[in-house]
Amino acid sequence: MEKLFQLFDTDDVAVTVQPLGSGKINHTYWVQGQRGAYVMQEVNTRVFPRPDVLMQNIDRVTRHLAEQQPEGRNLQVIRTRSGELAAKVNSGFWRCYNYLEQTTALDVVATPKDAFAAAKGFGDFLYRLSDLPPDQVQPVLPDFHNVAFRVEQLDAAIREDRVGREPGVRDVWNDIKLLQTPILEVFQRIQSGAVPTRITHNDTKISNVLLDAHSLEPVAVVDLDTVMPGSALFDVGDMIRTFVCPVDENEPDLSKISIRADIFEALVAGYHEGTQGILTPTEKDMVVDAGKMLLFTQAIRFLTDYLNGDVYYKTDYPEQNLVRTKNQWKLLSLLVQGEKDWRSLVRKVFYKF
Ligand code: GN1
Ligand code: MG
Repeated sequence: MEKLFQLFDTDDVAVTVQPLGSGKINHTYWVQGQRGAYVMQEVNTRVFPRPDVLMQNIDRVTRHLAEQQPEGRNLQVIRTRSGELAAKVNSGFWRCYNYLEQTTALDVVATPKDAFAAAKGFGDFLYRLSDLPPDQVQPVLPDFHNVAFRVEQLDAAIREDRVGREPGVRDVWNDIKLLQTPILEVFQRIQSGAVPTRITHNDTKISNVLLDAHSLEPVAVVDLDTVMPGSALFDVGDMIRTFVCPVDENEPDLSKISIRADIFEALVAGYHEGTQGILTPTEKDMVVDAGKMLLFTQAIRFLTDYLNGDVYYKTDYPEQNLVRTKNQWKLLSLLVQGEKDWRSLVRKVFYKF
C-alpha cells in the first residue's frame, strides 16, 4: 500500500494506512502521511467498466467546484507522478484524493439538523454544477436509474435462478410487483422530459456528504463515481431513502423501520435552501414520487443480487441482500401508506402553505 501511494504526486510518504467508510463497491483507505492525509481508492472495474471516463467526469466536476469556491475545502484528485488521473497497477485501478480534515460522515441521520445540513450539501452541489452543461460529463453507467432496466435485470435473475434462491423470494417479490406499474410511470415521466436534465450525483446517501466535525455544516460531497447527466429527483429520492428512517438498509428488524416526519421536513428544507430556487415546479411536485422510485429500485437491486448469488454488493452474511430487500420494501410501504401526508409536508416546505 505504501508503495502504491508513492505513485501519486504528493511529496509525502505514507505512515499509516487504514480501511475507511462503509461503501459497498470500491475499496477505500485512509492514508496518513508525514505532511498530510489522503484517501486512496481502488475502483471496482466490474461495476465501473469505464473507469477512465469516470475519472474524467470527476476531474471535470471537482475542478469546476474548486473554481467556484477557491477558498472552500474542496475534494481534489491527486494525479500520479506521470500526470494521470489514476494509477493502473496489475489489474487494479487506483486513485487518490486529499483527505478533508475535521469532517465527519454519518451512516444514519440522527437529528433534523443533520438532515438539513446534508441535504443542503447535496443541493448546493446541484446548484453549483448547474452552470456546467450536462454534456460536459459522460453517462458513466447509462441505465443506472432506469427502472425498466432494473426490472428486466430482476426478471432475468428470477428466470435464471442461478443459485436456487427463487422459491424463498416469491412472497416479497409478489408484494414488490404490486408497485411496479406506478413506479415505472414515474420514471417514464422523468424520461419524457417533464423535468430538466442536470448534472446529478446519483448516490446521495447520507454517508456521501462530509460535514464539518464541529459545526456540522456541509463541507463537500464525496463518492463522485456516479456523477453524470440525470435528474435532481434521483438525488432527492435517494436522500429520502437513506435519511428518513432511524435505521439503515442493513437493519433486519422491520419493526424498527419508520419515517421520521421532522427529518423528512428538514431534508426537503435543506435541499430547498441548497438548490437556491433552481428546482422547477414539477421537480418539487415529484419529490415523494422520487422517494418511492428510489426505494423501489434499491429493493429490486438488492433482490436481483440475492438471486444472482451476491455478486454485486459486499455482504457480511448469506441472507443479507434479502434482508436489505425487505428493509427497503418496508420503508417503501410506509411511504406509500402515508403518501398524502408526505406530499403536504413537501408542499408546505416549498410553498409555505
Ligand atoms: C452502492 O458503494 P456505495 O455503497 O456508495 C451503489 C448505490 C446503492 C448503494 C446501496 C455504483 O453505493 O447505487 O444505492 O450501494 N452504487 C453503485 O447501499 O451501484
Ligand atoms: Mg457509491
